[in-house]
Amino acid sequence: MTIVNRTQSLEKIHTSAPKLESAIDRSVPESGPAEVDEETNYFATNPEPPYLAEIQQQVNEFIAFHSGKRRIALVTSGGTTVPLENNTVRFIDNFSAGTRGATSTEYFIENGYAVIFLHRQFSLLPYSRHYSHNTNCFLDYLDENESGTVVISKEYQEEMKVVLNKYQKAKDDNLMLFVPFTTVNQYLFTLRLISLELKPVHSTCLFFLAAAVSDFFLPTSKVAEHKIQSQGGGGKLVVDLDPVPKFLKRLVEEWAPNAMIVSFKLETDEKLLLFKARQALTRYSHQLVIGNLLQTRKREVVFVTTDDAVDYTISEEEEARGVEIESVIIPKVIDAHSTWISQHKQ
Ligand code: PAZ
Repeated sequence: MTIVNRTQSLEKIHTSAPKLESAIDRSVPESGPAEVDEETNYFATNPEPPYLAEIQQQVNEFIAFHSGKRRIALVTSGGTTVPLENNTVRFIDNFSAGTRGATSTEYFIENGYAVIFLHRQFSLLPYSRHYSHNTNCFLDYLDENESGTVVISKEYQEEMKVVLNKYQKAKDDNLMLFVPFTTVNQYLFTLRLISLELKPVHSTCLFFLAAAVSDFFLPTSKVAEHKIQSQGGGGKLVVDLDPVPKFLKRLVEEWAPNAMIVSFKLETDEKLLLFKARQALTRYSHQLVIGNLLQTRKREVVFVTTDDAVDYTISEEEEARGVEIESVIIPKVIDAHSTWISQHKQ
C-alpha cells in the first residue's frame, strides 16, 4: 500500500495558482434563487478544481490504511478566499490563521486519531506551527557551533526535540493527510468529495469544522476575467456578492448523515453568540456547535448541544505559560464522540 506523505500531497497541488486558460464560459447560467436545488446548482455552475481526482485517491488510500484500526477525524482549518478576478490579483480573505485546526489536529493525533487536515494552503500546520508563523524568524532558532556547523540554539533544543519527535511519529505512522484549499469554491468541492469518500467509516469518524468559511462569494459567471481596472466605474469598485449556500445542511443530511459533526460558530458580539450557536444547531440538527468570540477565542469557548451550553476556559496566566485551550476541549470532544459511537452502534 502506498503511504501518501505530507510532502507528496503539498508539492503536487497548487491551490493558489491562477488557471492557465483564462477565458470564462459566459454560457454558464448564474446561480438560481435559494429555493432551487442549491447543491446541484452550485456544483454544476462553479468549476471543479482540476486536482480533485488526485485528492480522491490520496483520501481513499488514507481511509483504507486506517479503517478498522483507529478513528479518523476530518479537521477543516484556516480561512477561504473569494477571488474577484479569474486571473486573481485581488481577493477577499478573512483573519483565520488556522491555529484552531492545526492545534486541534495535534491533540486528536495524541489521542489516537488519524486526521485528514483540510486546510488553507500556507496557513498553520500541525507541529511546524510552533516555529513557522511567529515573531521569530526561523533563523533565530539556529546557531553555529565551535566546529562551524549550524545547529539548533541550546535554549530551543529541549522543546524542539519534543515537537520533532511527535511530528516524526505522526509522519511515520501515516497519521496526517494534508489536503490544501485556497478559495471557498475549492473548499466546498473538496469538503464534499472527502465527506462522501469517508462513507465506509462514517459511523466512527468525526467532522471537526474549524475553518472560517466565507458567507459570501462571487459565482464564476460574475468573476472578471482579468485584473479589474481602476479607471472604470468612476474610480470605485462596487462588489456585489452572492450568499454561499448553506452546505452544513447538505453535509448533515446527505454527505455524512451517520457521522458525528462538530461545527464552530464565530461571533464578535458576545450578546449574539449563544443565540447564533443554538440557531445553527436547530437549523442543521448536528451534534455539537462550539461557539467562540474573535476576541477571546484562544481562552474561551462554549459547547452548545440540544440540552446544554458548557463553557471551557483557560486563564490568561495559563495561556501565557503556553497552555492551549485545545488541550482542554479536544478530550471533551473525543468523549462526546465515544458516546455518540456507542449510542449509534447497530
Ligand atoms: O484560525 P484561528 O485559530 O485564528 O481561528 C479559529 C476560528 C475562530 C476561525 C474557529 O474557531 C471558528 O470559529 N471557525 C468557524 C468560523 C465561522 O464560520 O463561524
